[in-house]
Amino acid sequence: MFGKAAVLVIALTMLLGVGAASAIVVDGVNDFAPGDLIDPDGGDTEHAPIDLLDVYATYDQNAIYIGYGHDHDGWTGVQVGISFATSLLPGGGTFDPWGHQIGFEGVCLPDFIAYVNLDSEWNEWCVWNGTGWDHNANIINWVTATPFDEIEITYDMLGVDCAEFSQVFVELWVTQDGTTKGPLDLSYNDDLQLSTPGGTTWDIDTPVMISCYHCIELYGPSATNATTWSGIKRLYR
Ligand SMILES: [Ca+2]
Ligand SMILES: [Ca+2]
Repeated sequence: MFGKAAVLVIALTMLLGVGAASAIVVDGVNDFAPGDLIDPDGGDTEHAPIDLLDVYATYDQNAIYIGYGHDHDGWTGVQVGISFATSLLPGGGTFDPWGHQIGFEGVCLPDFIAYVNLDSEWNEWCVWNGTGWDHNANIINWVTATPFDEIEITYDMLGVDCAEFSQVFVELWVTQDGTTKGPLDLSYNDDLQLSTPGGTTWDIDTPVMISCYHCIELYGPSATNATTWSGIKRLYR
């Protein structure tokens, strides 16, 4: 079911980066290594408060960590979403759990979406249940109060058993409160975002459909100890 994604992974092998596993302190201070940068996304929107800047990803024995520059600068209603699809789970969500004009299609659909409302720092870990989203409020370790935001997603939250090879497909976006709002900025899918330096489409009535993602490959210690954490890889676009 991940045929298309597999093709993408193969195509990206030349850009493969292998880094040392490193724990991140989720405190709003950027302690990612320079090599953890997966997307220098800054400067591609009309307005800074809706602009994702440098995006980082890394991992340790317990969790995936994502960090990104973003300062909503007092704008109200700004929300950030991060979708996760694992190769270990079939299916996934096709629509946005917070009712935005954001949809998902193709062979790789998100099993989980993290959302935060920056007005209140209310976050939800949304879990696809086969027909809709289950909403789990404020269980995510996610710091958004500084210009550098950090989030920890444990393997338990993702249902990932690192004794088994798996891939985690990730996309990030900035949107605003409301059912006519789409992805104002995207990380992987820059070609789909609704704000560019030349202008912004603030309201739409048809979802922007997402089907491509950053990929993080996980090889945890196997039963045979044939693999090590240094074998965990990050794949870039
Ligand atoms: Ca950006
Ligand atoms: Ca972008």
